[in-house]
Amino acid sequence: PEEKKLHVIFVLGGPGSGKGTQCEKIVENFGFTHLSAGDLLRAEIKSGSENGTMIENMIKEGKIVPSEVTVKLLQKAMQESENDKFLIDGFPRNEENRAAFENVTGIQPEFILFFNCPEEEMLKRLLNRNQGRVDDNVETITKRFRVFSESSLPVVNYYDSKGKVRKIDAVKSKEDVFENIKLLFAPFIQ
Ligand code: UP5
Ligand code: MG
Repeated sequence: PEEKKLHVIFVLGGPGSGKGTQCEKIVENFGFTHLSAGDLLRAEIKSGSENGTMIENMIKEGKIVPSEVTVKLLQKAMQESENDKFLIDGFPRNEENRAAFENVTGIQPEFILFFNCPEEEMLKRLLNRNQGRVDDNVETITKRFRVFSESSLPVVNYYDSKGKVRKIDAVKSKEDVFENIKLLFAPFIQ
């Protein structure tokens, strides 16, 4: 059968910038499927996979899991879905992730939705989240911030140089942030 063209939007931004929160709203309004790379990795730990212990240790240290593992999970989720529109949240986190996704799937993202948020605000949100995440403690959050600046921002800059980044002010209320996002999704109104 003919392969359908997949539409992929990468949703990037620092830890606690509101990626997951806004993806849920985009799903409700524009019919995308939300794939959080972090959620897929946490599900992999829970499933008792052979990689589970390695993934858990990386997440506790705020480190980036090897692309091989993450790309495989994302690709499987896309193949199992009936949808052709995906929000990939929290990925790619470094240059290796970006190159591996492109090489393995052949997919170029439509655009990058980027949440701009100061660390002070992200720290406050993460410490208030209370969902029992092993990485929501000051020590790990500090490491996550460093990895974000050193490894993930360069990926955002790479896409920015190609004119693909749509930057959102993430400090406003959840509702106001979504009002701005909506404008970018006009081409996807069903
Ligand atoms: N909140 C949200 N929006 C708000 C607003 N506008 N005003 C006030 N409060 C707001 O939001 C965080 C909290 O803030 C919530 O309580 C929310 O209500 C509130 P959320 O939407 O959850 O933010 P999000 O950006 O999704 O934060 P998250 O912690 O999920 O981001 P990370 O990027 O750190 O986490 P992720 O799950 O993507 O990755 C975790 C780890 O997995 C990584 O550190 C890494 O070790 C590993 N990983 C990989 O190795 N590779 C990958 O590809 C992906 C992950
Ligand atoms: Mg998230």
